[in-house]
Amino acid sequence: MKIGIVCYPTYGGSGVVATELGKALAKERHQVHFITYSQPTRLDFFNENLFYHEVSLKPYPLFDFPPYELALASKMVEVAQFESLDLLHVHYAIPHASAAILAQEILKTKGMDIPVITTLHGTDITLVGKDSSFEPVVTYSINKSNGVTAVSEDLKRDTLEHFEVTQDIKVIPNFVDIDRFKKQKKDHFKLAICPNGERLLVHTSNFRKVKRVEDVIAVFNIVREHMPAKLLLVGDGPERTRMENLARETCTFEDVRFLGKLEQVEEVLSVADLFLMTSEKESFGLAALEAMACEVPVISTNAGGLPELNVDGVTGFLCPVGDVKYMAEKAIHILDERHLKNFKEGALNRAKEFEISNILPKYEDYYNEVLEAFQAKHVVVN
Ligand code: GMT
Repeated sequence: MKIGIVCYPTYGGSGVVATELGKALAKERHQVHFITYSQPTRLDFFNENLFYHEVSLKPYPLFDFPPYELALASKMVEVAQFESLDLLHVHYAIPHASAAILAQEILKTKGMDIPVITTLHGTDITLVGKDSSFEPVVTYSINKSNGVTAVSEDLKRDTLEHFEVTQDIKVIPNFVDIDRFKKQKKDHFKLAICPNGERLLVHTSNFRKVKRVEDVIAVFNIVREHMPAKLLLVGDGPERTRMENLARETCTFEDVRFLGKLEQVEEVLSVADLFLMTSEKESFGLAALEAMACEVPVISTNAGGLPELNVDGVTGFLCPVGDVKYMAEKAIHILDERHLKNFKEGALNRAKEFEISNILPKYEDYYNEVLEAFQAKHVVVN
């Protein structure tokens, strides 16, 4: 199959899922064409079936807001025609789904008709998409897509509740590459960070408000009162400076480190004892899954799709949003020598259920299903 994948090329979860999916499809001999404004961060190896097409946006004095969506739609038309794509798979509804629908319409005028599949990732529905400034376009482009997937049952429910969706939504969860995300022997690193055998707590995110990183710091401060511990925060984003200031004001300085964006986050996860995900909303929680694959138990909120990943009392604990005392109590329970090993095993076993080889066939089957329905419809119409 020849598949055009549109995504954000950055460190965000939707871009990671799209890129890893494309890489896995290419290994299965599908031809994958990424269409985006810069090289996706995780598109880091050569494969003869992988292609990258850059959307270039010419500056013009009139454009206070350069029309990326139009440049993207034009690029999709060009790539679809030139490469004879079988389908377009766009990740994150805004603005990728509406751009794809526009591209599809333009292609029809050129005698080419291909289906569009939209994958909903989270904030495109739960935060940004619901806003009245986007809602009509999001609803329209979901309904016009030939196939729609969501990364959790919760996100599907949320979409059906807040948008007038007439389309079926197929749930296909996030996945992890267990060959990459596995516990590596990094004793020297652990010793450098925790020289006195301290417990190591880790948080990774894009430091947006929705992640409630202040709760990570609050939980750590309570844990720290009960046992020697260190906290590593990985990633970058709008809240980072505020969080660094908060950590300086409330924590012992040498116990907390902000590492910024890291390519090899699995190296940090390999030495972690506990992962904290304190989000107010989280459609799936890919970062938590990657931690679990590295045998790291998870304290998370019970928001969104997190209960579909984190099994309470087995892989970690689910906690009410903002209840930092409860999160800390459960963190201390996990970090107890008598419990930690079981939770680590629980985390790894659960992560294996989301191994990419289990999830990739779900996408391939769905592509075939959508293509067959699309072709059947066209036979009837013609
Ligand atoms: O907010 C983020 O974490 C980034 C965001 C994205 O779309 O780039 O992630 C969302 O998609 C991920 C991949 O499907 C999910 O694992 C995350 O849970 C989801 N984030 C939120 O819902 C806040």
